Amino acid sequence: MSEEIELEGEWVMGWPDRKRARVMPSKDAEGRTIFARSPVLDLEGLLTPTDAYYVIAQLNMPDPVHPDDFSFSIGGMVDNPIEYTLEEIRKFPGRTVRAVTECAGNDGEFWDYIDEGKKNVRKPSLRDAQAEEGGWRQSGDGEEALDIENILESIPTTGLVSGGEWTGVPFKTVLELAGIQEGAVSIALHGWDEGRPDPVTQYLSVGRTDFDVVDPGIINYSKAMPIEKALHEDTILAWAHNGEYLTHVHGAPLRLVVPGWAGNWWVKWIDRIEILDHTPDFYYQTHYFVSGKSPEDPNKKPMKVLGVKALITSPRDEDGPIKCGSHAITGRTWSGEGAVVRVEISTNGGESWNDATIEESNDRWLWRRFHYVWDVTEPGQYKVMARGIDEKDRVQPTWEWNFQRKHFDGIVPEIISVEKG
Ligand SMILES: Nc1nc2c(c(=O)[nH]1)N[C@H]1C(S)=C(S)[C@@H](COP(=O)(O)O)O[C@H]1N2
Ligand SMILES: [Mo]
Repeated sequence: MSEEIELEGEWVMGWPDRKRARVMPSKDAEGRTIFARSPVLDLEGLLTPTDAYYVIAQLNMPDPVHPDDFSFSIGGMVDNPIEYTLEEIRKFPGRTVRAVTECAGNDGEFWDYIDEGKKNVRKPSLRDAQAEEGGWRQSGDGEEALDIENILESIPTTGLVSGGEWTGVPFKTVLELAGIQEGAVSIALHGWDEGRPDPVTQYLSVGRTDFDVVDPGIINYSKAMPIEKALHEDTILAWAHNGEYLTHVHGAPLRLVVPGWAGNWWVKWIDRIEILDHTPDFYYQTHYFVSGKSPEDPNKKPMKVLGVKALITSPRDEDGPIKCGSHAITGRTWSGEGAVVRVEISTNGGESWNDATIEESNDRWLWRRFHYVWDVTEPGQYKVMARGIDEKDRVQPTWEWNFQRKHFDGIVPEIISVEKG
């Protein structure tokens, strides 16, 4: 054995070990995490460890509630309005689902980068976003906070995706017991977190400040889900995450898990559920997380299903040149409509495509690893691309540009420099 121990800074159970990848947190004045990016490039496997899972709270982080003191209500258009404790919920037959959670805003800046019309946009760096601490603010204060340059510089939106295992009960179980009445169309879920939505979040996503943002005042985080998705067997009320009880930042004691739909549907800190005969005008339903051509578009629509993505994790152009020879192009692929069944790789900027292999898996909502061996003999610059195709035959990209720049699923080329071996 060599004298030199490969030690990158962490000890695990008393032994030197490699450095562990963890979230890059933004903290409040008391040092508590309110936002965090996941180190997506530095993780292996499919389940993102809980302390590397991204975190988002749109409003103020709420106070924690002890699981023994927790209950939530189901009311509105139901035959049997009821209140459940966590203990009661846990008596129902459970269900465990492994799924990707992705924020609607993840990778939003890449819309501009891949836009042919915008030649001078610098490529957003996943590595920089990973290295950077902070960059998220809860509420606007002062002139500086509203300076768009300042805003756009300060908040990269990459790293807002993770893969997790969620354990709970099917939402369907409790909805059927409550007895949904005829004429109901949506299920409102309210978190007990509250706050006043920060207009800066909208300015940031739209990329300008010269429009009116609706001010709903102080609200709870609320979403109204169409009944069909709420009744899907994999939509669950979860109390456990990655084999442990849910942590506060991820919505303890009970949150909704909505495989395939963007993170904003996965309501945390569930307080109240109401069955309604209409879709209410919630801020996070009809004003934010909506598609449309501009803030003035009268046909804005709530965004739901995620697109298809194939993220190349290696090689990355930001990691510098590689040598002639044989290289594995690897990454992760996922889709909002279930399993990705095919990933194609191009090493010539999309002129020709070859199939990568995808690791087999029974978890249709979780991302999969893909792998392609690239034999490169000539030095030069190569445009390496990956695109996913899912079990519903959707080919990446599936989403069109929208004014809040959500649900990015474009193909992002890696410009790889190859040097003499
Ligand atoms: N009650 C509540 N639920 C919420 C939010 C919130 O602000 N309040 N944020 C949503 C958004 S925008 C995302 S992307 C996911 C993030 O889940 P995570 O923090 O567990 O990764 O939670 C969603 N659920
Ligand atoms: Mo989100």
